[in-house]
Amino acid sequence: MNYDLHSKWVLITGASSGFGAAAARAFGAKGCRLLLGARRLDRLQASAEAAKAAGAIEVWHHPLDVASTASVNNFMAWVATKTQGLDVLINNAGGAHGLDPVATATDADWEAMLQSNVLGVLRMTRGALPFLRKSEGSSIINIGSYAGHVAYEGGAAYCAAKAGERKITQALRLELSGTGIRVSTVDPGLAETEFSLVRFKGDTARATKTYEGTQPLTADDVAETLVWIAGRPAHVNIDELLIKCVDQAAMHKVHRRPRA
Ligand code: NDP
Ligand code: 8X3
Repeated sequence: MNYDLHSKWVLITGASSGFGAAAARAFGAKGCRLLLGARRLDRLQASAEAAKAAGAIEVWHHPLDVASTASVNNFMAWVATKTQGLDVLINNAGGAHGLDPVATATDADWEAMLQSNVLGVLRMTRGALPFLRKSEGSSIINIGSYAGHVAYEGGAAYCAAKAGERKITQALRLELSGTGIRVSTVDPGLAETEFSLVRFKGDTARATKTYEGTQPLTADDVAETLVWIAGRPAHVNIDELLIKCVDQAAMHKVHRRPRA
């Protein structure tokens, strides 16, 4: 029997845009209760409203910077005022900063990527574990990347960070064996969100070029996958799910249509 998501508590990090905002709407449409975190509060509020409109029973949002232990602790203290039991944790907050080769990349970019994509997942999971129900069917779903499987030029730190996320997921899967808590990583390839805008520090032209002539994944494609994973029967654990658009046959082979 599928795991019934209705009325379940779902915590989503990085819910102010992209996959996280789409996941809030998708779990909302299943009648979940949502706890949303991110740094941009205006965007987070808009995302919360959209999730409520989609059908969420209740939606709460609170500032969260996963790069800060103090912020994560503050967020989890706030969670405790809403519920004592979590059913699904989605560690989605993260992203890439820069596409520079190791020879010229900056400490600031490296540190930002490792803080959010690696330490953020560890901090959030440590903070949320006391709340995650030790009953059949609860889930931790981490957002990794195709970049955690295959390296590319300019991606050293981001690829390392997402490879790190994958190893964290695998270690957690072992550590939580016997608790009933499921652990998964969803690893998307090219997807059109604000990811490239952030990577290229607001350079819209460069961000747009990333997707030129190709049909990338959408945030909704990934969100649907998250709902599917959390909704599998309680004895089923999707350990790893690599999801790419049809046009991305490999990291360096992306089909692009010539401009009409
Ligand atoms: P977006 O830039 O649209 O969303 C990123 C989200 O993460 C935002 O809500 C942002 O919120 C949040 N975030 C970033 N840093 C922090 C932080 N320190 N603390 C709290 N929240 C943070 O990109 P995506 O939706 O594409 O990215 C979501 C995840 O998916 C990331 O982990 C990314 O690495 C991964 N991914 C993306 C792919 C793609 O091609 N788009 C492919 C594979 C993986 P705010 O700025 O408000 O804090
Ligand atoms: C994002 C996918 O290939 O741009 O994680 O690194 S990629």
